[in-house]
Amino acid sequence: MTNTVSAEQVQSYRENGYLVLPGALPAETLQAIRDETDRIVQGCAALTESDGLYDLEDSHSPDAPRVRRIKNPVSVSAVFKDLTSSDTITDILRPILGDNIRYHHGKMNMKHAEYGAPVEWHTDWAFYPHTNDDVLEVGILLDDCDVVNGPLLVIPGSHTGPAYNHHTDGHFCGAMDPRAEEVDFDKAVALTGPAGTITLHHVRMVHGSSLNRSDHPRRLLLYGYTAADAWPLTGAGADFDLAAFDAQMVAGEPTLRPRLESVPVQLPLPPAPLGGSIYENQKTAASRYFETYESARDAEPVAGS
Ligand SMILES: O=C(O)CCC(=O)C(=O)O
Repeated sequence: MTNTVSAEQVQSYRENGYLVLPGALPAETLQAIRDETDRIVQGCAALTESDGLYDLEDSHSPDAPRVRRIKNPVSVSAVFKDLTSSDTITDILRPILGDNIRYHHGKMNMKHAEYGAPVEWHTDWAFYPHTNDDVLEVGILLDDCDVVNGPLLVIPGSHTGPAYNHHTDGHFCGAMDPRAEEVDFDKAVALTGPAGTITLHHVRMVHGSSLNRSDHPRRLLLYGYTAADAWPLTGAGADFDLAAFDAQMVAGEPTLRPRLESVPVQLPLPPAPLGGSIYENQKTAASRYFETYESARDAEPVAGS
């Protein structure tokens, strides 16, 4: 199956900063990545803390294993790796990013029923600014996703905004301060759809998601892509691994000529004191918008009181 994105959809993406494509992932591919996800998740049972592959919920214990993210599924699974350069995805990306496309990163964010962790409002751009913003995130819904199981929430049009502040107390914290009122969060749109839906959101799009307090999971596979001439503004120093960088190409040709655009940037420096994942970074934020499992639990009314 090939996925075509119409001129109207490209225009809508440019204006609003996101697209939702129900049914874009073939059923057999969906089943294969679900099976791989289950297989990988089983490997975390003995862990007591997060490691290079598993990001664990704060409430995880070996008796009650709780994974909130598989950090780099492509590194441990050919199914995930092959999907990064499949026609299913590159056919969607070409009309938007052009013919020369580089894979940037991958992660599986898992919101389990009842406790799946929220992600505070942020832009991906704040984490990895590039020389131009032809950079986006592909989302693949592994489960039917509705407004109650913690869908990705985006603020349409926010991708044309300024470099929103993601710092607190002089360091990067990976989250916008909701008290700053830089964006009207009431305008949020939920990227929902049946399992197998593919979503796109622009790297400068303000987005976040709430705790999953529903009785059904929300697993979201996220793959980042860039136009080949978008070069990272951090980390391209003397020890830069050009061969590895070029091995990330999924379509067309690499280039040594970055395209420099006038884009607003604030570097994510100094780094967040808590590293390892966005969930840890955001623990250092001065203020939260979404309730957490812990805050929701502590706010539960005591029976009879
Ligand atoms: O999983 C989610 O709902 C949000 C994920 C996200 O924005 C991120 O991991 O950067």
